[in-house]
Amino acid sequence: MSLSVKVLTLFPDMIRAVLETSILGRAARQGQVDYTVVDIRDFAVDKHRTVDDYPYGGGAGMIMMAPPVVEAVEAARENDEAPVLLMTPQGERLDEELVLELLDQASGAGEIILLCGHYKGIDERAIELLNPREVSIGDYVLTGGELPALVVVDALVRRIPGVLGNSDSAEQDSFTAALDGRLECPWYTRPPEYRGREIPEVLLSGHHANIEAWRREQSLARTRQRRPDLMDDDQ
Ligand code: 6GU
Repeated sequence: MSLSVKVLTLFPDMIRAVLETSILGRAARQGQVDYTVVDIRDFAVDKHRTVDDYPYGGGAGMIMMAPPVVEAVEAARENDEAPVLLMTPQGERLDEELVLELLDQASGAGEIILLCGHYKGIDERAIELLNPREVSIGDYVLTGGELPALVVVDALVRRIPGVLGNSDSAEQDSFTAALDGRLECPWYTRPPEYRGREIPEVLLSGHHANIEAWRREQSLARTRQRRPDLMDDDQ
C-alpha cells in the first residue's frame, strides 16, 4: 500500500514541481508514494477567494484565515489518526529521529498531511482546532512553509523501503543508525587524478577491510572536527 502524502499550500505549483522531479517523482511513478497537492485558496469562503487578512490589534504582515485552512485539512484528511504537520519556525526541530517517527506514524495511518503556513502566520484558532504537530527545519526564518514541507517530504520518502535504488544507501548516510549518527567519509570517483590531486591510495588497493577501516576513521575524524556534538563519549 502506498503512502499518501498531502501538501496543503497557497502555492501548489511550487510543490508540484519538486514532487515530480528526481527520486521523489520516481517514487510516485513506482507507486511507493502518492502525492496530493491541495490549494488552500480553493477553500476560501468569499467570492474574492480571500485567504488572509490583517491581524486584529494591528501590526505588520498578513495572517492566514482560520476557515480555509481548517476546511482544507478536514477535506483532505481521510484517516483521523494521520499526522498533521504545520510547518512553522515555532515548531520542534526536524532531525532524522523525528523523520523516522513521522514515517512510522504516517505508514500506520496510510497518510500524512503537511500544512504550509505563509505570510506572518495562521490564525491561532486554526492551530487549536487542528492540533497539528508543529515542525521547523532550523533556526532561521523562511518566507513560507513550502520549502520546509518539501524538506520533510524528501526526508520521509527516501526512508520508505525500496525508494532509493541501492537499499543500503539510506542506512549508510550521515545521521542514520548504521553510522551511529556520524558524518559521511569523503567519496571519490573518476578521474583518479585531477589538477594534480590524487585519490587516497587505499581506495585503489582492492583491500576491502582496509578500505572499510579507512572510511570509518575518516568518518570519525570528520565528526570529531565538524560536529563534536554528535560524538559519543567512548568514540
Ligand atoms: Cl517550517 N517555516 C518557515 N517559514 N521558516 C522556517 C521553517 C518553517 N523552518 C525553519 N525556518
